[in-house]
Amino acid sequence: MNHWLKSGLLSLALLPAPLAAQTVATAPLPPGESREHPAPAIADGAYWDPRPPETAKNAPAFKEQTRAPFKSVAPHKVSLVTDKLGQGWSVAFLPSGKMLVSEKLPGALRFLDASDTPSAPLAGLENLAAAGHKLGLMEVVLAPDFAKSRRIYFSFFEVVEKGFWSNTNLAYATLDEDGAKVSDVKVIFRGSPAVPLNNSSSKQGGRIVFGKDGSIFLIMGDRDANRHWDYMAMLAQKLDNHLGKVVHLMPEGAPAKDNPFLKTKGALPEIWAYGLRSPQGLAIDPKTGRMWEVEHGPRGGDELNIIKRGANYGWPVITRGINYPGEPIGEGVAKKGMEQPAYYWDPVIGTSAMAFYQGDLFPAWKNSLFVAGLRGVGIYRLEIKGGKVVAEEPMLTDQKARMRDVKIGPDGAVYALAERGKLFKITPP
Ligand SMILES: [Ca+2]
Repeated sequence: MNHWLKSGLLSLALLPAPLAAQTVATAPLPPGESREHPAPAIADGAYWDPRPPETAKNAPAFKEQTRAPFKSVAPHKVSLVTDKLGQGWSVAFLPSGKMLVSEKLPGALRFLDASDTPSAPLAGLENLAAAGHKLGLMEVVLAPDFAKSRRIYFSFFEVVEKGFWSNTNLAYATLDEDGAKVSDVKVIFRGSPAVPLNNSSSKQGGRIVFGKDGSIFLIMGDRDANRHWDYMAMLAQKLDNHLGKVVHLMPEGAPAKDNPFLKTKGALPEIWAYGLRSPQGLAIDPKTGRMWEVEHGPRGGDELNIIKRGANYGWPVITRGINYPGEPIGEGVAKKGMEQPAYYWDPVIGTSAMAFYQGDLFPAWKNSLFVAGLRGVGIYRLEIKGGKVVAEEPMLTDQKARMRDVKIGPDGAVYALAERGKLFKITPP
């Protein structure tokens, strides 16, 4: 055992979980500055999180389903691009070199260039929320043909005065970069049904990816908030609503032609997959074409799923997690006709966005899947082989930030958008 590791293990016994895994407490990083990421005091092959599993009595369905061994393959340094954003939710990269950032509430789109100061909110979204309602924004992405069409897609919701009857919706608009505005805003999908404030929490989904044919996949949360996992959560199992679903749309918002329930009586035609709890991230592996999703589970049950056409992901009938008082939920951990997660986190990491690494800056990270975490530990690099997670590496652990988004820049750097207005950038040292 080396000296580093010994002192690291000593500190594990003294520090509160989950940050015990990190080694050196470091001061916040000022904007524009960078430093090498401290080497974590975790032995290759061990699990990074010192906390014990919450659901240890449930054996995983297969060996690689949880707690993959730690592996670090590339040194890296971390810079703080800015700490001046509002409630940042997602970041997209424009061909001009600028970034387009969405902020959740109040909903705003801003440019961010090489300076650390974001632009004023872009004009053009003023009339998107109905009169008297406030606009909330989630993901913003460029259309596959953006270079020609200048079209962006974004997910949004409305905060209604005296209550909150809304759901996750999808719109597109034309971006006028020089004019700092969007125009021709068109709403192409409204999630059904709208649900009230106490069913909001953060279970709104909202992440968007494009299929090879230009069709759109969007994730929707179950919006259950009562913690008894009954009426609202059961909507994730029913096909007459959009809650707890992956929906699949054509570029103008019509249901995609290959959707699985087009001929099922009473089913909404936009549904692609169902039985999700609180989906937070969605990404397509460019190498295999597989679609991956991460979602918040209950205690001990954050899931990583491979999304298949028409499949049922089980919530709230099966789950790997337990409820907050510590009791089992639903019927158990597995059931015929319901998908097992490809991987689950126990204890949870508060999964958020994710992205596959395809850049050139870090050859050792090629095909790794980066997952953002909202528990204040950092982002996670996963190595995947044959549809299974074979290694896990927490990163940016010294920043103690709740990470909302992670994206790979055209420069090959990894960008992590954190709460409190921060955007981090990871590059080689
Ligand atoms: Ca599930």
